[in-house]
Amino acid sequence: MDLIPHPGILKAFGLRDEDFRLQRFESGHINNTFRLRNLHGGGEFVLQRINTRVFTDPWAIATNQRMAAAYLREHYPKYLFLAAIPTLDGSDLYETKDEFWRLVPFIPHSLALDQADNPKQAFEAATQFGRLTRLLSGIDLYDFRPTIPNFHNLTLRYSAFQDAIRNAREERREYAEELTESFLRYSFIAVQFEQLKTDRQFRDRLVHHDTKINNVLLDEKTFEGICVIDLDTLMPGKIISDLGDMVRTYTSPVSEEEGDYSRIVIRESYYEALMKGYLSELGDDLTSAEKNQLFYAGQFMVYMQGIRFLTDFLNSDIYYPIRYPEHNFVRAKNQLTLLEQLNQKEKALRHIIGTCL
Ligand code: GN1
Ligand code: MG
Repeated sequence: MDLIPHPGILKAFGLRDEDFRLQRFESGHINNTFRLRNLHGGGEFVLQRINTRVFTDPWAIATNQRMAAAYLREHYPKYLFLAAIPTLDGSDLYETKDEFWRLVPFIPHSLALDQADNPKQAFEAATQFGRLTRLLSGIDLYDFRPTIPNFHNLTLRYSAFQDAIRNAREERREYAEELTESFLRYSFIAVQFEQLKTDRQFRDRLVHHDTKINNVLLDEKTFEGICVIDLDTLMPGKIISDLGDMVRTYTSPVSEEEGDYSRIVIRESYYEALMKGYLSELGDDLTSAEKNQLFYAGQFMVYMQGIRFLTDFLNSDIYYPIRYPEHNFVRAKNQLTLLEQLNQKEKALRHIIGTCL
């Protein structure tokens, strides 16, 4: 779906259409994102249409962000948190024709990378995500709502995977049989999650839940971290989500899209850099139960993403947009390869974690 914002939208936020040129951002599977380029050199913005097929309760996003913003403003007034710019009516979302639009400031002289090109960038990004969770560590989670219920609930993802295997069309099931078997052999990762869920020491925190490097703004010259973006899934969860997704997306030189699986490797220097960055912020705050799961974080996220892609392939591609018929299969196999690499390097990676703690 490729909706162009209609004229009334900017007006709702007190902006004039004639002052801006819209430029589409390509990255991201879920929302539609546009940069508003100011034709007269004034302030610029980012406009997003929220995908309500995925985020069925957009007000949960708005409420969570409002509570986090208020807390941060009170306790850490210097921290840059990209809260939504309200409409002229004072609403964090503009609702029109069953669509929800949100406006945030565009930060000048910033950039978002699609891929980490050196360990320093991984360090900077991880520091930003660690800082967000650390600064919010004292907030009362009671009023926060899940913006996607069970988003990183591996137990449910695993049972959705099993359902998909059962219900898949014959040719898809056969095509993916070997890959499916491989993922089933790693079910201990889901079992471990089951045990963690009941451990009270393994605490809930506000985590970002989508820590890809392009969700951090860096200074365009120094590449220092500025702030995190894409706060739709800021909600209570576990640190293994954020740390694990960084392991998943920063350590390999190629992304989840790569179909030449021989190029997928874990670069230890990036692993170390992201671990250092994350723990430089959050290390002192973590419980021992959390510290014990730092290696598991990578397994957890890579495995969950792998079965999510494979589930979608088996379901005939109802969630992730695809560009060719086996696209979700390739993504899943890519993630399995990454998981294998992670497990092969377990000893070395655990050693790195030990030096970072
Ligand atoms: C989706 O849209 P994007 O790329 O930010 C997905 C993440 C996956 C990611 C995989 C709401 O995020 O969980 O990790 O694709 N977000 C949602 O590329 O499902
Ligand atoms: Mg996202």
